[in-house]
Amino acid sequence: AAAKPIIISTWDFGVAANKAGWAVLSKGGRALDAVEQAGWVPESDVKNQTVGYGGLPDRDGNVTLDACIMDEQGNCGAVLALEHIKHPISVARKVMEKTPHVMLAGAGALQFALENGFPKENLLTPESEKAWKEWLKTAEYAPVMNIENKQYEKSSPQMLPGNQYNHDTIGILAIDASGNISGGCTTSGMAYKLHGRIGDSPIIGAGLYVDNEVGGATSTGVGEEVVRNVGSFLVVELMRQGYSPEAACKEAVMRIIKKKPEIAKNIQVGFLAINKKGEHGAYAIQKGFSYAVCNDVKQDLLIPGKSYY
Ligand code: SD4
Repeated sequence: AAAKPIIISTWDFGVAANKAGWAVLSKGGRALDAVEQAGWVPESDVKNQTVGYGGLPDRDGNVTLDACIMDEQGNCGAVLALEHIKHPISVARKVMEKTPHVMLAGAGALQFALENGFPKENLLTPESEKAWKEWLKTAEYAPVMNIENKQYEKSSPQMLPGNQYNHDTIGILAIDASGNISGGCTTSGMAYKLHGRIGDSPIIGAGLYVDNEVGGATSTGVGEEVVRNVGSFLVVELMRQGYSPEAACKEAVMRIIKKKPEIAKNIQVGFLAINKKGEHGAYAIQKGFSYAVCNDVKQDLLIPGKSYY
């Protein structure tokens, strides 16, 4: 039997992103194209202060973006701390398809993007600049849990009750009608990070991993704790051993909690996974995580992630 296309994405804003991906999948398109198109939605959304245009800057006021993409053949590409380009997920795809490399960072990533026709844009919106200037008054680096859903609250009719916060990294996983799996992840990273800081999101194995025999996983939240545990790779390997997507995500969360219990208490990390059969699940350290699912049955389903606390 032919595989049923499906696309899933992190957080409440995943609903809108999935719809763009579904436009590709429902016409028989490739999972890779679907995740790229889905990534464009929050990247372009000025109200979303965690991805792309409108993202909150680092402590020096620079909007620096991280993104990666991975296809069913294990091809992958990433950009790290890319500035001035609205669609880092597409630059990551170009790195994958047009270079012998996997990752490009900073000035080199920008140079590559410009050479490939991406326009140079100012990504710091007046709203994000204002928030940064407000932050500078105390200059205390204290990531807000679930900021991705919080900041979206006013504009999102999909808001789940209990999601009082808002986060901004989008992780996307899709399976197309051929049964091929691809994934993408795109973010402006933790607000007010040190200039040059890279999170988990553009790191293959940490923020995203796809193995077409098994499934895919992606993560969101405080990236340092995900990198430490190579989170998304761990989730996929656990699924390979027979864990369900949710059980695999839970085990990865437990690994973070076990390694750094004092840190884990006060931060959010969420994992999202899908297996080859199209079964999906998620697990987070804290309440407030959600993910969106889109298939031929429902295009706007929002599922609250389970959590440890
Ligand atoms: C990071 N994981 O840069 C990202 C941030 C994030 O929702 O997920 N925000 O560490």
